[in-house]
Amino acid sequence: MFNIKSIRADFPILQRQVNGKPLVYLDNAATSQKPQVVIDAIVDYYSNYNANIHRGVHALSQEATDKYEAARQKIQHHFSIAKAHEVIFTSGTTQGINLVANGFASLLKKGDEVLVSALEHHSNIVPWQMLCEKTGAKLLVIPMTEEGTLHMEAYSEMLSEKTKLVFVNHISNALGTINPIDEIIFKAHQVDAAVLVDGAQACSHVKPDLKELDVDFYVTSAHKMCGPTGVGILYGKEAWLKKLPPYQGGGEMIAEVTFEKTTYADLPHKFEAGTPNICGGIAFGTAIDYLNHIGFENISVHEQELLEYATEELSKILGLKIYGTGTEKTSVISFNLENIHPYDVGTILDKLGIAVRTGHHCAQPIMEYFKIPGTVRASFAFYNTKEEVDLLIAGVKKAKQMLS
Ligand code: 7TS
Repeated sequence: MFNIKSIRADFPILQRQVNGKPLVYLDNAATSQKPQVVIDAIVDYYSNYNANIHRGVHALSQEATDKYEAARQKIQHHFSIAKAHEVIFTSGTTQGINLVANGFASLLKKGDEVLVSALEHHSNIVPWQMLCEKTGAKLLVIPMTEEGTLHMEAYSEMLSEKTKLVFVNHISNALGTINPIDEIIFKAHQVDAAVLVDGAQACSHVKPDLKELDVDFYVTSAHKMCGPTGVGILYGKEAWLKKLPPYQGGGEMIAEVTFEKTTYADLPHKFEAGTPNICGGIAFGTAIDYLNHIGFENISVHEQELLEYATEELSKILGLKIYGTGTEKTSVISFNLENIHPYDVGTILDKLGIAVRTGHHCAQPIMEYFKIPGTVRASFAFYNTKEEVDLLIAGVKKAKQMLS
């Protein structure tokens, strides 16, 4: 049963006011809000069993370790991952990508090619540029179309025996486009290239089956999935994770240390140096339970309804242009009003209690493609309502009237 009223009651922040108006939170692509159960999990950890993990025989350390490892298993099962040690806890998507890019520095050479999509967030561009600078490998860009989708024919033509890596997001944060990652992975594997999928925008909307996808690496952040900031995961196929060197050195990632030679711990600890975000990992597990309790099928049906309704209503506003018009989209709408800067629209919406993101959304190449400074981005979650979409539409009309 999908009961929007009771779902909204799970999120204390949705009860607050902003600028004297009820908060209309439509910036879910930047970060999601947190349900009470996740907030409680954080308070419970610090109130009742705060201790460092994987060390110490005392009861609190054991309890914290058990809960942290239980969260890893929860994440493993959620994403249909074969082995728990293929789940590496990170500080988020950005760190997961950097970990892999850093590891590939010892595997690539001059003449190798790596492919990135034109639809990427900066965090799935810059680490690879740094990698290419280090190794002499060449970075090639899979082009996009006017609809904000990937040019799949061009992609097929770009693949060759030189291609070693392909990195692409599952869903674009700036446009909401859902990329055909199954096809991208299948084709990359035909030339023996590895694929990293950036799932930062996807995992609040869909439940990827990583085994079926046969992806080599998949990264995401808890904070976009109703979990806390500062924690995420990198999934890697065991064979790849064994091949990559450690990312950071320090405590917990070693088997034995002497000044002559240090040996590294087994997976997943090899990639988890230092004290991790223990509480964050545990609360990430709680967030996953919460999302599954709502149900991804329900989430998808509700969000698609909001997307369709908002697209239809926004399209009626004269001079409003929507960027990202592919058929496979999630509940993100990027738009501009003719001759009006997106910041100005965002500022007026904020005065009305409506939170949207404005700017380039850390995806400057997309903005350059459309020759615009940025967009206004409204991104809906399962706890948003049709009434909130109405408030957005009214706010945009008001902004247009005031700024024209
Ligand atoms: N990749 C994509 C597709 C993203 O949308 C984001 C964050 C990241 C990577 C980075 O994630 P982080 O958790 O490591 O920061 N995207 C956004 C956004 O669209 N607005 O604010 C952050």
